[in-house]
Amino acid sequence: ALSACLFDLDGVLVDTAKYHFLAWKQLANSLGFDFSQAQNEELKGISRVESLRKILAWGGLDLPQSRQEELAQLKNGWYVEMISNMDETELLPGSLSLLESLRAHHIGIALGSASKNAKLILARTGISSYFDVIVDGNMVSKSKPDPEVFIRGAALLQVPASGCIVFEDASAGIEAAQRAHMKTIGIGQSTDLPAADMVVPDLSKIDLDTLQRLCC
Ligand code: B16
Ligand code: MG
Repeated sequence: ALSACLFDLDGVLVDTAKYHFLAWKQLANSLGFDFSQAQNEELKGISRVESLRKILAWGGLDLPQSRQEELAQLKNGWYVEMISNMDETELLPGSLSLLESLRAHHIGIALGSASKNAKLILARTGISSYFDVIVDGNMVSKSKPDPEVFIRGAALLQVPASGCIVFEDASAGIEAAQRAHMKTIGIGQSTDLPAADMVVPDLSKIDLDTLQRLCC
């Protein structure tokens, strides 16, 4: 039976990918090369340091660790400035009503995000109070597709993996959830997320009946 829903943040509840893109592009440009939307797609769900490593490789740069840390911090400073202006209008369609309906039916709600800025984003968009448990990039040592983030979420909620549904927009996240033995709902297009149990364009297409059927 359905016990809990575990949500990825960026690309599922809110659209922060556009801000990541702008900040990474600014960084790439400052280093003398460009960065495309298509490249940004490949960074979905991937941690900050891993994203930087990929971007530097695309730009043909091999920099020492200390410089990489500076650059990651620089990008994050720009990114935090952008997301500090977010508000509830930036919640993706269906986010709020699904959270409300889960809460009304006493289904556990957890966040399972790779972002170290997750708490700020939840606060800015006004949805912090819906979460029984928050697992973010500050709490896990292994990033998606490792299942750690979702296993931690279920453990903190004290529910079995078999009663959990994970919402994810990134294939690395779908893989992480499946390795945690949880059901998966992809947000986006089925061609991009072929491994998910079901795929919907956004959370407005999800109701409690669908979730309960997926978990039985
Ligand atoms: P930060 P999610 C991920 O969040 C993003 O999809 C990914 O693009 C980003 O690099 C990562 O968080 C780390 O974010 O720099 O804020 O720590 O999709 O797992 O909610
Ligand atoms: Mg995501």
